[in-house]
Amino acid sequence: MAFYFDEPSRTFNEYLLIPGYSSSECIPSKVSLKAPLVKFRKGEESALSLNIPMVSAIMQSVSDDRMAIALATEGGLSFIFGSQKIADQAAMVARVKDYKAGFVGSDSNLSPEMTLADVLAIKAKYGHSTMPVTDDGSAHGKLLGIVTSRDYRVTRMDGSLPVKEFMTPFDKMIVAPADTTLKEANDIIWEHKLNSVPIVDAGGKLVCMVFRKDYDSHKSNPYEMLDDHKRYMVGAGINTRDFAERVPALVEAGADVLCIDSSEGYSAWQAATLDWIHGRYGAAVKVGAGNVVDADGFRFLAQAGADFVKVGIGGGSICITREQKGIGRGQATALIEVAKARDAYFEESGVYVPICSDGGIVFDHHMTIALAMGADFLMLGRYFARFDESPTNKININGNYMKEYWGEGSARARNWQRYDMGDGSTGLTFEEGVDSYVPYAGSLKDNVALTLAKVKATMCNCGALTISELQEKAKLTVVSSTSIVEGGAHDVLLKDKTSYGSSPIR
Ligand code: MZP
Repeated sequence: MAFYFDEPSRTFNEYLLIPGYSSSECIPSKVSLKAPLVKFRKGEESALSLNIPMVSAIMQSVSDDRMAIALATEGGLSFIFGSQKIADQAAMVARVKDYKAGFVGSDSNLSPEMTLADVLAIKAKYGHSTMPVTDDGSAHGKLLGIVTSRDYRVTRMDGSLPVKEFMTPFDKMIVAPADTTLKEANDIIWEHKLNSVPIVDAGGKLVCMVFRKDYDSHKSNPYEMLDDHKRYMVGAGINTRDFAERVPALVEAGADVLCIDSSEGYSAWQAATLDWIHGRYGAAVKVGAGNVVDADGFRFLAQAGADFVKVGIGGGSICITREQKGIGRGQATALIEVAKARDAYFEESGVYVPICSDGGIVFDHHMTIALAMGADFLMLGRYFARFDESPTNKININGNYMKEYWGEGSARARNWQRYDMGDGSTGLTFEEGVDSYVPYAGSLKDNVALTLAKVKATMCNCGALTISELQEKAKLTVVSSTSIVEGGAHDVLLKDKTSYGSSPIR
């Protein structure tokens, strides 16, 4: 006879936190959101930690190199989507690793023959007032001079005057060599009272620019996720089919951590993939596995050597797996059971395997509830898809800006490897995801700051300054359907429905 769980399968929306005692020490500015990313032994620290407990979903519509740089800047990590050619995915990883915060490619450049009128037109169009002059007018041509607003007076000079007549020539410029560090470049800027310093290679070609304002904004990102060489950290998704080719390419490109991306992780294919990676790289390559929704699935992947385990089937906002196949589990119930299994495994083996709650986060407060229930960190798709930095189109629909967001199991993504059943087929037999729009929400930086302000405030209400303290102290209650209604604005007529964030379509 089939096994029946005693408890129904519940979602985050069915739970609330009950406040605990907050001491005068318990203030948001003292909260640390640091979270372990990979497994560690009792008494040791995780070899990789997140500065904020957020990772972006392994999806075409969410995690490319631009998203990865924006999220690493704030302290989280992206897993670059794997449903693309190996070389393309590796190139995205390499672009993140090559990105040097504070060093920017010059996008407003002049050739010596261009005119003052051209300078003014570029300034009006892009708002840039510093323009390097190169022999061919490109961003990496031989540097001949620079034009800033101090080099010309519009009222006294003719628009047809060539740039070479009024630029500051190369021999009067301060430049820095290609191996200059950001700190050294900044010292040069201060010492010579400059607004920028061009970085040039040994042949005198322009490499990039360092601007005073970019250095300052770089300094205001205290949570940046940096590796030992001060490069941004990035993860990448892999599958259980082409790992023997994909993993070496991603490792070569510099990926800091990998994750097997599958809608169903309790499988022989995942164990075989983990085995292959560990056989080839030992513990040097960190790899998470999933997804699972119960203790058996967790234990299987922990014993197979997963560095972290991802929890969630069918809870994603674009997911129709439960409707299509009748399989999955309410995200909250899945998380609670897996968190218990993780703690039991830690108790027995002395190895702590972090768990990632993947999918189904709708409101910001769901994040705090998921962390309180035992998630070490959270994977978010819809949340990040709404921002400027996601790879998809921003479209105006009936006067509202929307971003596109589609599932990996949709006909659009055709990520059949994620849904592979191991029978040798190489296509998507039926859809498990949809193609959709999500309301455009602006920049990642602003939204993450607001979300984390809410998370920290709630943690303080629970008397917790760290995520593990939250997990120890949290008191959670299941809510009735009528108390969910009571939790939003009710029995009043809202003056402005758009300004109030109770709709799940946010
Ligand atoms: P959400 O944050 O949008 O609710 O969920 C994102 C998660 O949904 C992803 O991390 C992934 O686990 C899952 N996903 C991605 N594509 C599909 C699909 O097409 C899906 N069904 O379920």
